[in-house]
Amino acid sequence: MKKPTFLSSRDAEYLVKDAEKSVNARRRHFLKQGLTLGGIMLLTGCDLSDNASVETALSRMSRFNDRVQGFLFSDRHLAPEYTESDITRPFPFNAFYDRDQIPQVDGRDYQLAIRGLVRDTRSWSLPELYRMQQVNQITRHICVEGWSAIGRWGGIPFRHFLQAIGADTRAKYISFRCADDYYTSIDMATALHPQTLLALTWDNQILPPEYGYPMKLRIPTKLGYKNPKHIQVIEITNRFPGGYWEDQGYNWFGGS
Ligand SMILES: Nc1nc2c(c(=O)[nH]1)N[C@H]1C(S)=C(S)[C@@H](COP(=O)(O)O)O[C@H]1N2
Ligand SMILES: [Mo]
Repeated sequence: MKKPTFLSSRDAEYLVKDAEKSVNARRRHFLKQGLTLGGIMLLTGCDLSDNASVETALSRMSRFNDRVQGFLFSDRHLAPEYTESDITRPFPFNAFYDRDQIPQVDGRDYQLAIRGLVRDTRSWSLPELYRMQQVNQITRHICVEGWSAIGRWGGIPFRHFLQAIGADTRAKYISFRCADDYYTSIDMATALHPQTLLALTWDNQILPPEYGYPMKLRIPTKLGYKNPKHIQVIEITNRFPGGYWEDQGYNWFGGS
């Protein structure tokens, strides 16, 4: 994956107008609050009081691929689901490193740590997680690097897991820390979305190492980088947690 490049220096108002011209109708609908300076500040988390921040903000917005946005921001609230014969084989592997560096997590002493605004911060072993009620879904994974693939994931609806730990659902963010030093975070609405899954299987087998053993968060309404693999720590928090790619300029929202 490449790091984002930043735009050249220009006047704030002019850049905003320019950006506005390049957005498609659907995205304009999403941004119907307007591509105002205030809106951009909210969307990107950038303070627009100086030119450098304006460039960063617009660069973050330009990370959006309009076609992908059109797909993710479908009028239906749910991401499309597919059938067995649609599954992409072989399913692609992607990470910020090569295959030979895939973390080898030992499931026997694995513990999922829970932190932050929850009633119960006790850790979870894999057998405990496997005993919770599981569902299956076949959905499309979209990576900003320009590929997409359909796969089948099974696991615990994340909202059920949040219930089980007594998460404060008024909190703003859920952050994820992974065995490979990757990290990302999502908003509470996405965490509670019915298709967001704490995935323990891929294609009806225990999640293979390359796809995130022992567990990943599968969010079909979000781009690939918002789907953390090899999760070790889940934290419920009101402090904005950012993410590995997000902190380098990728859009934090990254989906619908
Ligand atoms: N822990 C971890 N999770 C991660 C990544 C990573 O490098 N490490 N890469 C992200 C990106 S950019 C993509 S596209 C998907 C790739 O998932 P896959 O290997 O199952 O296709 O994982 C996401 N989650
Ligand atoms: Mo990705």
